[in-house]
Amino acid sequence: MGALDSAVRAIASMRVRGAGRIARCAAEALGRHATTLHSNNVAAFRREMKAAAKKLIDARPTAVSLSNAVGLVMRAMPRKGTVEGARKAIVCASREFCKASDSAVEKVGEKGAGLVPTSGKVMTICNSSAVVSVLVHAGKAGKGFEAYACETRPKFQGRITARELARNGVPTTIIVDSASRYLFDGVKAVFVGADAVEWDGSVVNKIGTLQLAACARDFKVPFYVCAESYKFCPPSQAGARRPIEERDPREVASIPGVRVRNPVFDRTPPEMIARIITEHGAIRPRDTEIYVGKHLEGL
Ligand code: RUB
Repeated sequence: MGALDSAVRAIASMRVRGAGRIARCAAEALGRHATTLHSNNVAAFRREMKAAAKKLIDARPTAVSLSNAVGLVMRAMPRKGTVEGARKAIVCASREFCKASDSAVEKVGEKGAGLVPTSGKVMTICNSSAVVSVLVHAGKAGKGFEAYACETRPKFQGRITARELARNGVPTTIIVDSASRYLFDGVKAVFVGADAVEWDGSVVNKIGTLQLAACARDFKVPFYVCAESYKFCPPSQAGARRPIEERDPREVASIPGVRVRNPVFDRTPPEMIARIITEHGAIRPRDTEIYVGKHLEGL
């Protein structure tokens, strides 16, 4: 199987998962795919690259990071000139995206660490590399909080978070998702990742995020979203909602005669979010349009 199809399969099957990782995987795959093409001219090369880009974007529907990464790499491709020139442009843009993405996750960690409380519990859900970056930076800065990771049914990504935090010296407890409210006493802040930040500052993230936001609202503690710039929906999607992926019901249960639903993301409205922490600093959800205008222009 070629580099492209194996990336598409890895993303669709969730062997590679998380909005940042799938974005980098897609960007890398475009770079590798470009090196395998034997197109006769730039027009043919562009056609083949466009078909590859569509396959990658279609691999998972919700994370806007995927289409943003593909868009950022593809827009580097010239309309004219030689095939070699176009190939080089794609390879170079692919490397640049991955480098910028890694550095953005690091910067979100640095900027977000200041918002982590010095004691008490911090709750999170799923596995977000941006959240892990924030909590690990805060732990290294000597903050004495304890992380509570919701295990995240049905795929248990919370276990990855728990392992990553523990490996980095952050005291960590794992709980079933339904224990989050019962154990919320003592939580000083919630940190979650994002698959998409919509034009009005609504955040689409792993199913169960909205429940944590409701707990945070009821207990009057801040609810923070950690999201690099390429998790924001571009200006071309203003006014539109991201589709919410529903995966194979068998990931949840197979019971004869029973319908199973498996929505894997939910949407948290802007009024429930204290700040969105980006690599450029923490913004208020209501400033999303301004932020997008500045950092995602042309996508
Ligand atoms: C992953 C998920 C993560 C975001 C952000 O869902 O909801 O919170 O993608 O992750 P899934 P990151 O496991 O279904 O892909 O901060 O690593 O980009």
